[in-house]
Amino acid sequence: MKLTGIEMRRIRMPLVAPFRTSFGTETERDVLLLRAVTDEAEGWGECVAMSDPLYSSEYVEAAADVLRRYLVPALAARPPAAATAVAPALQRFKGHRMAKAALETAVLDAELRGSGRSFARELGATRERVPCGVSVGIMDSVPALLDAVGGYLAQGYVRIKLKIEPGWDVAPVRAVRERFGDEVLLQVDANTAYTVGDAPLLAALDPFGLLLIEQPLDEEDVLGHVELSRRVRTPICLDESIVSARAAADAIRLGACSIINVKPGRVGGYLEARRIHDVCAANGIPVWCGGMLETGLGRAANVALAALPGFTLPGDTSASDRYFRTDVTAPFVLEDGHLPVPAGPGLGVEPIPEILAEITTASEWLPL
Ligand code: OSB
Ligand code: MG
Repeated sequence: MKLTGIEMRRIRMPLVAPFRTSFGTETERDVLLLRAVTDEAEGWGECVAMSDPLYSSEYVEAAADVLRRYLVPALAARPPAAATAVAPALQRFKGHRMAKAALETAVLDAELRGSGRSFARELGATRERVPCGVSVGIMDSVPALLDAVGGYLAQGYVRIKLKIEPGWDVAPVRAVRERFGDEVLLQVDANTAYTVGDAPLLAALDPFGLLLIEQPLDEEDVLGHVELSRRVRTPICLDESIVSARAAADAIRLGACSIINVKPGRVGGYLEARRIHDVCAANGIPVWCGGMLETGLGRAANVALAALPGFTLPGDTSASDRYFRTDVTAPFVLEDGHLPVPAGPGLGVEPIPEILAEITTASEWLPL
């Protein structure tokens, strides 16, 4: 396989409803897509960096800049014959994992399309469909939240995740339990909004039988999570803190978490995400597939990853219509609470040209 260049394309997609977390409110996605062109096939990679550095230090303009200035030129200097050669070629540049992940994914997609292999097969998926959860943002009122949760349950989502922050935690959880019962699989995500001093407050969630509390403390506060794990009965799950397979192994060894959320963008790509899956499987740690409000392109790869055997909890792999009125690919549609794992070559989905053209705000060709 010979890589001839990378197209960087920016697309703008309004969200169906504002999505509020402890770090901010998103009303639209400004997504960077990469198209890898090789002599055999083309491949797509979606960069999950958000508009502002609020979830993590990465943001979309920085991703575009580092790709243009360093990452694509590094591939030009050391052309990868296969996707496995991408991460080693980019390794000397620190951080920027979401940008690296998008580049590796685009090259991997091109390679797999060229040889007729699917992401699912390549990653080691063992299922043809995956159960889906949904992440529910912070709302203006408890009645508004109950309406939203009721709507998602009616659509068939098998697990509900509530975004929480100080002042919006015990009350919404109690209200959801009272209205929808104890059988609903329920978890919460704080996106680093608490400190270890909040342990008594977080322990007040224990009676509600949550599956997990996701990333209650700062990204770098691994020992704080160890301490919290001892003071709270609900399992602690890490998201932001787990930036690599090494970070996952360390967090497990230290006892900072008993569950891990795997997001390929956060960890530098699907190949590293699979390594985290393997580390966790070897340690008996359940994993689930997180999300970053992806389009159908990123979703296709996430659903393939979520079909690996260690992904034993439902992921944030929701249907297209939970995010967008019009997806850039054929929409992912929930069937009995599940999404089908694409089986075609590569991602198994492609952008619809007319839609892609309509939502594109900029494009740039980076030759190799
Ligand atoms: O912390 O899991 C998170 C969305 C954007 C950034 C961070 C997170 C999220 C979500 C939604 O919770 C996941 C999704 O449905 O894609
Ligand atoms: Mg999270």
